[in-house]
Amino acid sequence: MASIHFGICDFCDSACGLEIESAAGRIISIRGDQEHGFSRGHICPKGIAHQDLHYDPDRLRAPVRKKGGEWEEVSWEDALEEAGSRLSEIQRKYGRDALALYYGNPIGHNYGSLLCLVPFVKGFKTKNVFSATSVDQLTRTLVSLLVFGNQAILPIPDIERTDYFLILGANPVVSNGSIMTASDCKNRLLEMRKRGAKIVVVDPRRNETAEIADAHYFIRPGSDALFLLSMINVIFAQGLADPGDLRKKIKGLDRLKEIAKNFPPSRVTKATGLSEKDLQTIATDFASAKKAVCYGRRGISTQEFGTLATWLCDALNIITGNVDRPGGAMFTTPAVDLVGLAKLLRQPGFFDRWKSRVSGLPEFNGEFPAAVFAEEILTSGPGQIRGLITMAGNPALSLPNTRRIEQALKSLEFMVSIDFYINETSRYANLILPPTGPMENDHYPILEYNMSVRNFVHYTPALFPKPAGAKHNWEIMLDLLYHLEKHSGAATFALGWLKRKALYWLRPDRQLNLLLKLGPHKLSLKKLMAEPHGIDLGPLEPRLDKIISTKDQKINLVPEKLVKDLTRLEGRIEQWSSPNKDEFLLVSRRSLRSNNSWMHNSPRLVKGKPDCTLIINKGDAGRLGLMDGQLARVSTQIGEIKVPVEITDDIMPGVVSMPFGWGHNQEGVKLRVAKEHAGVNVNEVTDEKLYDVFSGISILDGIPVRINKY
Ligand SMILES: Nc1nc2c(c(=O)[nH]1)N[C@H]1C(S)=C(S)[C@@H](COP(=O)(O)OP(=O)(O)OC[C@H]3O[C@@H](n4cnc5c(=O)[nH]c(N)nc54)[C@H](O)[C@@H]3O)O[C@H]1N2
Ligand SMILES: Nc1nc2c(c(=O)[nH]1)N[C@H]1C(S)=C(S)[C@@H](COP(=O)(O)OP(=O)(O)OC[C@H]3O[C@@H](n4cnc5c(=O)[nH]c(N)nc54)[C@H](O)[C@@H]3O)O[C@H]1N2
Ligand code: SF4
Ligand SMILES: [Mo]
Repeated sequence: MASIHFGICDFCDSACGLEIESAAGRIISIRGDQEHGFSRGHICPKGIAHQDLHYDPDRLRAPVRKKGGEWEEVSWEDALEEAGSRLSEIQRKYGRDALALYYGNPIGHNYGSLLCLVPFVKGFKTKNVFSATSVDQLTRTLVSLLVFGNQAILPIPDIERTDYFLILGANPVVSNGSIMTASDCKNRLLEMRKRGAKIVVVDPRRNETAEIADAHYFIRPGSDALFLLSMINVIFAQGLADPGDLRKKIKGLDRLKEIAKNFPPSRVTKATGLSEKDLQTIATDFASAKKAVCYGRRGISTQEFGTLATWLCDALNIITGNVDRPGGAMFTTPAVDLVGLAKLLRQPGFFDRWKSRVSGLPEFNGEFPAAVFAEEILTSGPGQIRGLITMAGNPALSLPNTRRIEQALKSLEFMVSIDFYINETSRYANLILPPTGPMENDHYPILEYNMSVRNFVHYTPALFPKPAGAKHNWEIMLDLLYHLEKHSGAATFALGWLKRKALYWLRPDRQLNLLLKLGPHKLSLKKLMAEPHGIDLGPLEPRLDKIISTKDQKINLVPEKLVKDLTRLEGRIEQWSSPNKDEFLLVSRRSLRSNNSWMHNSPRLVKGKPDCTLIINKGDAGRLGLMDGQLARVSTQIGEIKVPVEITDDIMPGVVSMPFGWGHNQEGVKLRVAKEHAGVNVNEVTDEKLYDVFSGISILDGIPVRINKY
């Protein structure tokens, strides 16, 4: 007999509700849950592809060990023993920092792992911790720390009530919203327009979101900080700056006015590519709208001036009074409140307490930027990395200059990957420890509900029980740490034993229950279990007074540390104003059927027209003699790749766009479907030496490249 299970998709920030039909332990179909209180039936192709992941014959179900170049299955106990003894030996021989950890994006969508993350990471006592943060949202959390005193205070656009939505460097129609949980995003934006709100997109590509917007403007990649400064200039000059109720809570309004004086539209128009008139119009429309909000995402984070651009995006909202009020940038009141927790535990986030060994880049929250990952492995001397644990990440495709990453991975003495695939990264491991999959896990999108455009909450139990002998990701984390501690001396062993016992007893669902009870809505797991389609907790409400974490409880509109970085920005104006005609700027994009570097082993996602193309402007293609579908050579100082081109008017002349996470046709990768639809790895030409100097975040957008006909 078939039965219906309501689940949650954990592939992206949207956390859509799923309706899964199954019989006799097999999935029959997956649809969007029509009754879901937040996603309202929405599902994207990846949500349906959960079945392909669940039944994927290439997915590992037991640990594997590399022996003589071949993989053999081993028992959990043997695998964990070997990992523990080899990793602890490395730390004993070379010091604690000789062991490194890299964890990737899916950890953010797995609440069990998130709740164990702090003890896990701290347990290795190494400074060499890396994650996908520094190729993604580092600037967002860093600016939150500088401006609001807490990295977890994330401004979320109140798209349900705004009159003017300015989008920079984001494509929510495809990404479904990032640091903006807004499932069914396309329809939400269409509803916005229907009620008369205006959507304006500023992006070097007329992306899928721009297609449904009121207006779109091309911008030179990397120049958003100048664009925003000129907007702020106009707003002050025209007397339109009005922080309203925020005025008393802000520090630095006059200072910002002084700074912005230097950036009139006339000074930045050539460098940004926007005309003076357009800059004036956007600024006055934004400031005159009753309720407006500026939202920027990955395109303004992973760029040369990512921190400045993210800061100025906040500054624009603040000086127009559009923070913490309906229709502006608001702060979610989630059932498990991470800001509250960070305040309580005095963990607001930390920046630049120490620097990386080789290039001296700043740490953020105890992590180094991915930009120094390879050099910390490849540069000899005390503190050199010799052993590595990767978890839910694929740095061999997702970090810049992957050839160097691979060289680094190859050189390690010992490596463990926690992953269910033998992919571009884990093929270099000595051991792979595979966790259970999404259908065998309960779900509570803890991060997502902290960034949601409405206060919403939903918990779903696992569809299938954990198969005999399998381990959840959080269990692998605790077991791996325990086995390392076991080999690190008697005292560490005793403490490790106790910690594992306690955390196993405190299972994620028990911790979650406690956090729900302590949270602002005083909920419990039982209450959540009674609501299979989730509970709507209402629209976003003002709450900054409660959560602001700066010492003086004021919004730090102008973080002095950041002001110095403006000189670096000014130094670019002249160069950008007369661009090199032979140079193109490469930007990244996402596609609906892809999930970063994975899910390409799903037959239903890779069929049809390939996603991995180089989008190029018609005029540029004509000049280079390129026809649609022909191969272009994309080269940088790092290397070159050959990619089929897709010719369009929807990209700014001089800019080209490529997705990342492709290039699966490499030796040793055991992804049969993905290998047949391999695509090309853009990170073979990106340079890890290019980063936003202030934060260390990698530059993945606005990279100078040469394009030739192949
Ligand atoms: N050029 C360029 N590079 C980019 C980007 C770009 O736009 N352009 N985007 C950047 C961004 S935003 C990000 S977030 C990063 C992503 O970079 P990563 O996080 O390094 O890469 P993912 O592709 O997300 O890798 C996910 C891995 O986790 C595994 N996995 C999935 N679920 C689980 C699980 O539950 N447990 C475990 N243990 N493993 C699991 C998958 O098999 C896969 O190997 O890439 C960045 N790199
Ligand atoms: N379907 C799908 N959804 C996803 C993912 C996926 O792989 N597939 N990945 C998830 C992840 S990990 C993330 S981080 C999010 C990202 O979510 P988004 O940030 O919404 O999506 P991106 O496609 O990365 O959009 C970046 C946009 O920035 C533009 N851009 C590039 N450079 C610049 C610049 O200098 N200035 C401006 N103004 N714009 C610029 C690009 O042209 C692009 O339109 O998506 C998530 N959702
Ligand atoms: S939009 Fe995101 S959460 Fe929703 S079904 Fe697609 S991948 Fe899953
Ligand atoms: Mo990301």
